[in-house]
Amino acid sequence: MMKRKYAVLALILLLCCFEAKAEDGSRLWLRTEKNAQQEQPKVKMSGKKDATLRLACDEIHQYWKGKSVVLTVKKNGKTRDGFDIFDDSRAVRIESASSLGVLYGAYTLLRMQAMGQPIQGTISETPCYDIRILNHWDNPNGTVERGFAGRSIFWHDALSAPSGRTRRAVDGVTSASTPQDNAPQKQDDHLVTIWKAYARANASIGINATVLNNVNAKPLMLGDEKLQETKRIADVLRPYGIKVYLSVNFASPKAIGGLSTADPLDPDVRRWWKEKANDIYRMIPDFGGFLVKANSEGEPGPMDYGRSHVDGANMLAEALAPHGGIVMWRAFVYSAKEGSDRAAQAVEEFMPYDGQFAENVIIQIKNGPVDFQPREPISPLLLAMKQTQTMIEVQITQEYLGESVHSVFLAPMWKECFDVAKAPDGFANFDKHIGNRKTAFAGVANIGDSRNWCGSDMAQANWYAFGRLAWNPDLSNEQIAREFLSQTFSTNPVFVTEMTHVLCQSRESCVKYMMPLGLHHIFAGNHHYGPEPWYAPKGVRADWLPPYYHKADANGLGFDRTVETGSGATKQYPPSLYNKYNDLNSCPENLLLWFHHVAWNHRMHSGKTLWDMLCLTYEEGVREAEAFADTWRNMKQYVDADRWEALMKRYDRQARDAWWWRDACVLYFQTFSKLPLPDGFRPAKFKLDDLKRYRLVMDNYTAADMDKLP
Ligand code: GCV
Repeated sequence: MMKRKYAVLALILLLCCFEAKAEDGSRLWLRTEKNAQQEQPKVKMSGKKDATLRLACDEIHQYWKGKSVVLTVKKNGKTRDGFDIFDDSRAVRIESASSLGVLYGAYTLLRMQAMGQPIQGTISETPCYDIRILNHWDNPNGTVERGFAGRSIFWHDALSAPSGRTRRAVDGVTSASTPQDNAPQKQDDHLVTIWKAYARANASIGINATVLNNVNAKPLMLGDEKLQETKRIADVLRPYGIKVYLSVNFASPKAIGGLSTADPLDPDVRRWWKEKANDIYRMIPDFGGFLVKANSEGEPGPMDYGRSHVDGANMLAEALAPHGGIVMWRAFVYSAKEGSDRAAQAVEEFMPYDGQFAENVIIQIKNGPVDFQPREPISPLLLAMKQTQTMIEVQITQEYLGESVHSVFLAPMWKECFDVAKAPDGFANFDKHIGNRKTAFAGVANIGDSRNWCGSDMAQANWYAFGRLAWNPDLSNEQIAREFLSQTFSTNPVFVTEMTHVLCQSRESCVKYMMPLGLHHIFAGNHHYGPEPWYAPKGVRADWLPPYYHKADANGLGFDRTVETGSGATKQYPPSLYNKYNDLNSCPENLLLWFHHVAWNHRMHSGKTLWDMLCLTYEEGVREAEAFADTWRNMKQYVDADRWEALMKRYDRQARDAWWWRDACVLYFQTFSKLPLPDGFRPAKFKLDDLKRYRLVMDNYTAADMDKLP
């Protein structure tokens, strides 16, 4: 009897230990256990021992489980954040011209260890982009626009002061304290711990810059209080090689500066910005610069004063130039009133200014011409600007790809853009330096204060992929997926192989069940999660409504952007792409309905009609989403229970949502085509009328709301 009691006690204890070790996703891909004190390897540093080199040393001490390591900063080492790693049989050597290069080398060594890769020959790397930058759409009150992972880790109003929700078992950084109570000092310490963990995660994948606030910027971001906070964050991020930037509101001189105008040609306004820049650099000497959304979606800008993008961008550039700061000026613009084809407006608005922007201005352009849709062609502006440094902005947060519920790996989408940019007659210069200008790559972050940072454990893959691609865009989707999965979940080969396949297929499947064949922007009215291709209330501007984009009618489907009969947007591409896209027969079928209005009975390459192909592609997407859920179900043995369960719930929901999308779109388009559903298309689960009545009202819908969906 006694023995049984002890056995039960032992079991409970064991379970408790197991529980303590349970994973909550907070460690991201950095899950190597720390070395015990006596197991720490010898590490020698040579070169100036700044905070960054000491960090590299700490990382190796704590996590490297091999022979001695020598970290060397030397004049003739690799520049531009690059490094060499080699094993000279006595020690592993990491060398670079900068301590940051050495830190990146240290993280590379640790990644190789986590993946069980030996050091063979010299590993020599230099990042592709100079500036590898996250854009946080975080508001000063702590909310995050298009954020699906909780609240901001940087900003909070009095009511949203850091709570237990933000408490994480943060490994790898020294926790100043745990916020057991609400004492401000403890809360501050806790924030510092989170910022350090954030910086460490970013540095481990090569990210070296961050914009701390939303592009829909509040003027108060340039007030004293927020600048003090920015300084505190910058101080924490600096040793990890991460520079901070701010989004600025163009009307700030008026809104907080007491001026009567924000006209960029007004001398007082110019002086105000210069003084503001001087103030910022006094506080943060390595401040990166400004990100600006001007004259777009209601944000103020130079056009409010009859001035141009050049006038606005160059004025800010002039204020930042003496300090080495830069302006990232966004080209996400479309006319305030309905105008020409929305997909064509950025080129129309920016091309007249090609070559007129100051040296320290980069034009930041979304990967596609509309707005982060599941599939878009490349933005023609990226291929058109010859004399202007451009940069690509992608969206890591899944505003249009299932938020933090659907597991959709975005590397294939971003690589598709890089690949098309290689058009021989395009002028893509986002990865080439024009003169001394810097190259950059931006991603809208999917980070919030949820325990696993991204809302979903699998969404972390997109943060990871962004960093790795900003470092090396030639990495394959498979390699990035394998790296992420083996570090974040398990190195078991069955797990890694099966899930790599799922991840790499997931974006294409999402396109199939949401918007195949070039369909775009057929989301619901009040959110970008579910389908509502019929959404067209009176009084809303047409180019905010799905029918503007799909143009379904009795004849067919799709937006005619051809020169002959449509908007002519195809002409904005270089000839090689124009010829391809403008011709119905040569247009890639995965973009067909983006560029053409196509008859329902048009024969596709497969011999099927457009209608049959559309239905069957939706069907294929659903089957693939179901297969993802089945695969994950079988992964239970390789993953800790908590993360497995949380993701299982999401994979099941994703499959159900795929049905929702399929039924909503196909049944709705059938009211135009009037054609029967093809063989192989399983009977609908939903009725069109029920779906039309259904309104999902949550904006930032989260996993907690999953059960409320159809
Ligand atoms: C920050 C889309 C999003 C907006 C976002 C905007 C932008 O329209 O829905 O939330 O605003 O893009 O990129 O500026």
